[in-house]
Amino acid sequence: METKVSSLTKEVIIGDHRPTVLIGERINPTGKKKLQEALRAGRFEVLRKEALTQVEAGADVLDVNVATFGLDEVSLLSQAVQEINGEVDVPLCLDSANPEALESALKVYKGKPLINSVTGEERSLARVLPLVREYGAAVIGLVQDDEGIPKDEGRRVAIAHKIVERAEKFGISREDILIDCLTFAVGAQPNSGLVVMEAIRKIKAELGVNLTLGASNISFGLPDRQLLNSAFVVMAIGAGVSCLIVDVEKVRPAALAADLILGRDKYGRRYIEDYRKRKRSQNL
Ligand code: THG
Repeated sequence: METKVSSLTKEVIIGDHRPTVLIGERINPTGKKKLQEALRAGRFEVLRKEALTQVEAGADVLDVNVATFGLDEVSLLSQAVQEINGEVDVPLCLDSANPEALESALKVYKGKPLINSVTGEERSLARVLPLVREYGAAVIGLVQDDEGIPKDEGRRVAIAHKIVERAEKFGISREDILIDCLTFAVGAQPNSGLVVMEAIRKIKAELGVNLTLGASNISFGLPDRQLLNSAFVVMAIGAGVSCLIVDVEKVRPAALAADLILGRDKYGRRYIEDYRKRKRSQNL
């Protein structure tokens, strides 16, 4: 099972026996005053710099979310995509809950992007899946439906089935779907991590699709978030995800360690290369 995404010049392949693909999460104004202010002022250099920093830190793909209260996301997302394309050459993950914004970005995107996201909600399936098909994109399916995010793994697995079935009916191939099991903060929901790991294992076994996960949610409200996020990333890779939405600079070493242990990094080439790079930049 291989999910391919691309920019004009680069292809990234997500798959079980390959190195885990890391999607940089930092182009997202949630909780970032500076980025919000820059977007309000139409200053895109902050965005471009964030893109470059993440790619230099080893991001394979960049998530682009510009949803900011009071701003027109439809024009902003396509503008942001063009600005980022001018700065870095990695494929992009278009992150918006607004289908019009997704479509405006799809119109200007060159290559095969990842759409983030469709959910199991009827409105979302009906509006987003045709876009995936029309623009030949890949898509992240969130295991959430009209009743919200289920607390148990059984209903999450059922929603994953629903999304895959519906997508295939639309003529979208299973390779082009990544399922995201969604994580609550473990500080608020003690079972959160466990439920996600169980759901990942079941969805992988039953559907064979590739899986992704946003890892930073697990640690909201807790100290030493980097430690928790890294532990979560290692466990998620062990359970079967092949792609993660993360703060790449902070958790890449843990992901590379997991890949090496699981036979996804022959002779530890990537692990050793990353160690040398960090050593040179005095982080070790
Ligand atoms: N799944 C999918 N997409 C997603 C998520 C997911 N997109 C959004 C989100 N979750 C992933 N992105 C982020 C981005 C930032 C943070 C967490 C997840 C974050 N920000 C800090 C905060 O709010 O405290 C601020 C960061 C800073 O200032 O440095 O933690 O799960 N498919």
